[in-house]
Amino acid sequence: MTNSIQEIRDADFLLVIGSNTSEAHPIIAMEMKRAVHRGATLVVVDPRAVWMTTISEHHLQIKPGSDVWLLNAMAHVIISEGLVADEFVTQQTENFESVKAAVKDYTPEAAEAFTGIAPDLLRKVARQYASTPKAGIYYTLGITEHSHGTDNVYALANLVLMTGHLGQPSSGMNPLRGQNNVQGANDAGATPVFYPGYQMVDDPKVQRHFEEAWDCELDPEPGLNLNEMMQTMGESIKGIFVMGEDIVLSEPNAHHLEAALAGVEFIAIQEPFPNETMRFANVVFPSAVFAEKDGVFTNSERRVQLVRQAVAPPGEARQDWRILSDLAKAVGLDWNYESPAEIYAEMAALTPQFKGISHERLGEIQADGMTGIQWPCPTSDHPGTVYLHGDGIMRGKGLFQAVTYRPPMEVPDKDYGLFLSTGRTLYHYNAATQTRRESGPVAKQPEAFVEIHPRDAKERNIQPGDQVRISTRRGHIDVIAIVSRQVRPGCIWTPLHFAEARANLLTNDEGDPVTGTAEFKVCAAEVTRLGEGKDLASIFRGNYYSTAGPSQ
Ligand SMILES: Nc1nc2c(c(=O)[nH]1)N[C@H]1C(S)=C(S)[C@@H](COP(=O)(O)OP(=O)(O)OC[C@H]3O[C@@H](n4cnc5c(=O)[nH]c(N)nc54)[C@H](O)[C@@H]3O)O[C@H]1N2
Ligand SMILES: Nc1nc2c(c(=O)[nH]1)N[C@H]1C(S)=C(S)[C@@H](COP(=O)(O)OP(=O)(O)OC[C@H]3O[C@@H](n4cnc5c(=O)[nH]c(N)nc54)[C@H](O)[C@@H]3O)O[C@H]1N2
Ligand SMILES: [Mo]
Repeated sequence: MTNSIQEIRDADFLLVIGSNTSEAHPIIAMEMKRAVHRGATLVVVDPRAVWMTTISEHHLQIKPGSDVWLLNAMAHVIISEGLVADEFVTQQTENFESVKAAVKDYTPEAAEAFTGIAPDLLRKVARQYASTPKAGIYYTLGITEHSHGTDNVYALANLVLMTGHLGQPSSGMNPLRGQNNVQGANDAGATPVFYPGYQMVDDPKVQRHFEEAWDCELDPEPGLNLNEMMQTMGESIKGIFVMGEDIVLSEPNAHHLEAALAGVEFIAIQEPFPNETMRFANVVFPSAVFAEKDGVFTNSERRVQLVRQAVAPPGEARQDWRILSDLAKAVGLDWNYESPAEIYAEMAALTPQFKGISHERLGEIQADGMTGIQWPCPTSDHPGTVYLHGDGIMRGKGLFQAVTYRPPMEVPDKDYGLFLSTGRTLYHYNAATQTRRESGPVAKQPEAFVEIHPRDAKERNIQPGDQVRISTRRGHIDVIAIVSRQVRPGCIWTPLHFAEARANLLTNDEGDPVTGTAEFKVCAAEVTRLGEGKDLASIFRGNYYSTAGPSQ
């Protein structure tokens, strides 16, 4: 996030796009609700009528995968109606002309056929966004989990740059991060292209910096991204170490992946719970969970926070850093760390953004009365950074990137007539290794389902609660049907959480060309009735089959 969570309450315009905020980020949604109560305008762009639409001024229920059309058309309106922040664009950005040229033909009228959004409504939203000084964009997987996810993000960034909604409180560009500490994992360099603090692996200066610090030779080639690893599994990849991911549940096209795993000679897993991937493991290192360890978590607003062990790990489970250190020692490395604080200190010393952060400082209440420090924090007396780009754009100049529409890799046809999308619900957490062991969430949501629009259900003779089969070119799963206007006609939706009805047996593993992120949000599917079903109310106890999702 360029901005902080607390700033959301003071925003006057919120564009929430591709984010089911109240279910996936309830705390952030609370701040959004606060802003709306205060009188802010909320616009939700989502093919589903998620709960946030019940408090929005407008719900742009777009066709899946058509965001580039919508966003380019908004840019078109902003430019053609003279709403561009000229001074900001001239002084703080580059390459605006290329975007101007690229969006010339993206008129709101032409956009309607692709997006399903009325031109007048699109114009109104574009004007509101451009002309409200405190206007923020909030997005997540509905934007990124597409074969054109990077294009979607560029199209959003273009809107931010042309309106100058950056470098101030309550505006900016705010991707809401997903897993606990996914921000911290990225910050620490758990990607194939970066060392800690986003220092590029293929930059010779950076390479020398780390070679000197670690007294070793480093490979200047970036590694494979997750999607590339899955594609080459069992071929060039003959051994894997899986830590904190249930790959056969959460990676796309899971049948293909399972077949590929047969070609992998050695699989080690570092995991606290039995999961689906464990079926394939040669070795399992039992690991501690969050409450059983010391360390730091970094949240969406770049706030590094200290975590202290509350309880001892059970049985043979050990803290992740201890397992990794012992593995390093076993292969002959000199990893004699005594604590997570020492490991953090080494990373901070090598990374300009984190240099001023230490476990010791994180243990104190900060000057603003909060705990934790938001990076960048270059020195030990620096208070941290509440919002980014306040002293001018960090890169020097904000770079406009022209994008043009590309359709999803797979769209409905005569064999598979529906758009399938997948995602998460309030009650379960990703692979559900944790939430399906808890009686509370299980009582709220015991089994997998598909949401289907009444029109599509009628065409297929499907009644609420019926057992149905969802099929795609890659596989099928059996679930119960929830007939709901939450989805658009022609679209179905199913959660990813259920091991016995894995959504990823269905999904497409084609990835975005830049990031490799798979197209979890769109593929072509069909639904057929298997038989008489159950009484939905008795399964979901009134929690999850209304048209606007769970009440909250
Ligand atoms: N309760 C709960 N909370 C979670 C998680 C969990 O499993 N359970 N997981 C965490 C993780 S790892 C993550 S990454 C986040 C994810 O948080 P979200 O991204 O909010 O979660 P998703 O369910 O994937 O929802 C994405 C939204 O995008 C919409 N969408 C789909 N296709 C399109 C499209 O083409 N265009 C647009 N504009 N929208 C589209 C969907 O309808 C949906 O509302 O949630 C985190 N929080
Ligand atoms: N169809 C579809 N698939 C998706 C998505 C989608 O929207 N649709 N979303 C994608 C996204 S955004 C994400 S983030 C992934 C999530 O998918 P995963 O990363 O597979 O799911 P998680 O449940 O977050 O956790 C992974 C594993 O980490 C373990 N774990 C928990 N705590 C610890 C710990 O402290 N140490 C160790 N070593 N392990 C631990 C859990 O038990 C679990 O087995 O799914 C992706 N897959
Ligand atoms: Mo995620």
